[in-house]
Amino acid sequence: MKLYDTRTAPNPRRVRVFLAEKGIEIPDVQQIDLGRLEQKGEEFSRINPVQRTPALELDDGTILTESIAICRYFEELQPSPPLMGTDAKSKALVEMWQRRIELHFLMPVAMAFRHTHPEAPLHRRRRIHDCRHHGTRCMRFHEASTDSPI
Ligand SMILES: N[C@@H](CCC(=O)N[C@@H](CS)C(=O)NCC(=O)O)C(=O)O
Repeated sequence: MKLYDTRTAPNPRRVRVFLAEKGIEIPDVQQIDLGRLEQKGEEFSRINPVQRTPALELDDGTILTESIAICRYFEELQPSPPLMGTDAKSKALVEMWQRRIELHFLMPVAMAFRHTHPEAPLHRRRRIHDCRHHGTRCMRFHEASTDSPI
C-alpha cells in the first residue's frame, strides 16, 4: 500500500488526520510537490489522471482517489475508533457535515485563493483548459480499467 501525499495541502491532510486518529501508519508515503506541479507530470498522472492529491495505491494495484473515499476505505478496514458514525442517524450526520464543509466552506476558500492570486488570470485559463480535459481523461481511465459500460 502506498499513499501519495502533499504535506502542505488540505485534502491530503484530511487523510493524514484520519489515519492519525485511527492509529494507522502507512510506511510507504510519497510526497507530491504541487508547487513544482508534480501532480501534472507523466508519472503521477498515471496514478491519478485527475492530477490531484491524495491518492492511495492498494497492493492489488487499485488506485483510490478522493480523500473521503480513502477515509471510508480505512473506516471499513479498521472500524475502531469509529469516525464516520455507527448507526443510521450518526452516519447521516457525519455525511451531512462532510458535504456542508466541502461545498460551503472548503470550495469557496479554495476559489478565493485561486482567484485572488496575482497569477489568477493565467491560472484561470489553465483551469478552464484542465476542466475540459479532466472529464475526458477520467472517462478514458474508467473505460480502460473496468468492464463497466458507464
Ligand atoms: N475532491 C478531492 C480534491 C483533491 C484536491 O483538490 N487536491 C488538491 C490538494 S488539496 C490538489 O491536488 N490540487 C492540485 C491542483 O489543483 O492542480 C479530494 O477530496 O481528494
